[in-house]
Amino acid sequence: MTPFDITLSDDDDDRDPGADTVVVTKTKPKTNKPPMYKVLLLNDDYTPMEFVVLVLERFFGINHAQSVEIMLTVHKKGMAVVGVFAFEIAETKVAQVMDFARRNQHPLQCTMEKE
Ligand code: TYC
Repeated sequence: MTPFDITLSDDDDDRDPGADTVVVTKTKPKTNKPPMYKVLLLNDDYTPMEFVVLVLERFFGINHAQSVEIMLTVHKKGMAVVGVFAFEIAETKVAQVMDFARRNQHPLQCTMEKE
């Protein structure tokens, strides 16, 4: 039913007109948003800081100053959320980062989790 569908229930016996009832049904609007996924970057002891900054700039479109800040957060705290995306976009970012790290022989880990 659409919001505000009206059902007129007629008892077909108009000796008592009050027996006709109007039922107004307010249905809940559908607000199903797609689930979002956090992309996380994990710290390790070997990946160069400049490489992590490059990853943030190249694959997440983050400016240099912000990339340095996020890289240092990961370095100090162990991990950081670098972005929140729809499933397929998050999956692609993770794959791009993991592939770029592997091709450059760095152990950098990037993962995703449901928000
Ligand atoms: N801890 C690394 C170092 O000292 C730097 C680093 C930062 C590595 C962030 C990974 O996601 C990372 N060279």
